Amino acid sequence: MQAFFGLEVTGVLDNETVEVMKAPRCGVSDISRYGHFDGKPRWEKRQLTYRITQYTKDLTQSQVDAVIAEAFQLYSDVIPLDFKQINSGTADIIILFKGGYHGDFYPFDGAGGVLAHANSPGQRQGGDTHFDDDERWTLTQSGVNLLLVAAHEFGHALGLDHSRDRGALMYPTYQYVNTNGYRLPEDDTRGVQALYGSRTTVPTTAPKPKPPPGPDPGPEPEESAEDPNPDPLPNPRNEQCSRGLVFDAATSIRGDLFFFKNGYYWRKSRAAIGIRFTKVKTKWSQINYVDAAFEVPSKDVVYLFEGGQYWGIRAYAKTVIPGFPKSLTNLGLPSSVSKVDAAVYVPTTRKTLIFVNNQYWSYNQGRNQMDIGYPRYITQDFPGIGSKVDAAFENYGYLYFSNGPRQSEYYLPYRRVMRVLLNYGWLNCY
Ligand code: TQI
Ligand code: ZN
Ligand code: ZN
Repeated sequence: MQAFFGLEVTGVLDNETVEVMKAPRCGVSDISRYGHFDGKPRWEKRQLTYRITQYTKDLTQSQVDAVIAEAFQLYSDVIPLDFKQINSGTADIIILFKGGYHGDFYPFDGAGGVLAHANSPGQRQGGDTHFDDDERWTLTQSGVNLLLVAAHEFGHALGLDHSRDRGALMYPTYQYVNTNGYRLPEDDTRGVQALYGSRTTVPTTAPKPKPPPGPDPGPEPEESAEDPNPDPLPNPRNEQCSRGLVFDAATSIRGDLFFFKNGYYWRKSRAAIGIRFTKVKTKWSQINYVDAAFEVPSKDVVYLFEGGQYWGIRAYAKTVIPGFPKSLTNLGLPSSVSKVDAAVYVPTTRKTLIFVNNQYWSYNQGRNQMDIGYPRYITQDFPGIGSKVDAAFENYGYLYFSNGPRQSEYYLPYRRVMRVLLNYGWLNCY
């Protein structure tokens, strides 16, 4: 307990400890809602190492490594600290999973109750974080979600006490929230930035991402003029974890998420934690770049757009359906539209939204025809997402609209943006 509150761990019930025990945990009269520990302990260096000395039985080691890195990254996104995993030697933050007695004064209590604890910043055990391995640790909504609890504990390990803001990660009750593209809530961000300062802000100007559409292959590749598959846009692999990452297109395919850029895509698998990076042409030889993509799960078909054409792909086999490509005019788009920016199928309405510049069309997937009254202005019908959509997809009932490096999580029944994320938040960056 002394360690929790940033006191020297003596095991003795001294006056200071009694004062801390008497102090109300969550009712401190502080203008802000976040809290710091008494004496405001914090780390005095910019790079912290961590080491996981004992893993849980519930997840694979690489799953744990990835989630722990993701939880640290929530903080390194907003404060100028970096976290590095090491596998030997002495780390600043030691992490372990163990049930019951595990070497400190705070044995765990079996399933339920206390889930984990972390020491506040400091020498020796400072920052150390322990997870009760009698809990069922998961990456989902069931059991106890490791990302959310680890992120909460690392808040303590960085010097945050509990917050009175119900939306805060440091609010002292466990509540599941969708962890895809999760970012540190605002209150916690302010709390941790009050200790460490802020990392330079998100770039607001997006790099120029779009390839020239149509048959013109664009500039010659630098490597070889003889290259039969000219590849004029840079390989975006190294941009995967750039805060400024802009997508060309995105779609779900059978629960996995595909993010397209410059003729490549990242595939985020629902089942495994890994991300695969592939050149579009090696998968679909007729397609160079994907401008837009959408999935109609009920038909098990995915549509990929390039310039004035689109292809139907069997989601199961990932093969092109005979009869494609077709022209955009086939969908009922006017011939003045030479390419589309983004497309997304909305299962609840059975409509596909097709975005072009600052407008969108609505295609009735049941009747196979364009709805009348379109195009309409994006800002009119989707307030808050911006006036242009680079990429759009649906995931667990939410629509995600990317505009530059930012992405809006939109909930159609409420017709409002629930959260603003960054594109790269989907790509397991650590
Ligand atoms: N563990 C408590 C916690 O982390 C331990 C604790 C109580 C504590 N007071 C503290 C740790 C002060 C540091 C400083 O809050 S817990 C939650 C939440 C727990 C609780 O197992 O009860 C989470 C672990 F917030 F949901 F209540 C993780 Cl997210
Ligand atoms: Zn412990
Ligand atoms: Zn806590």
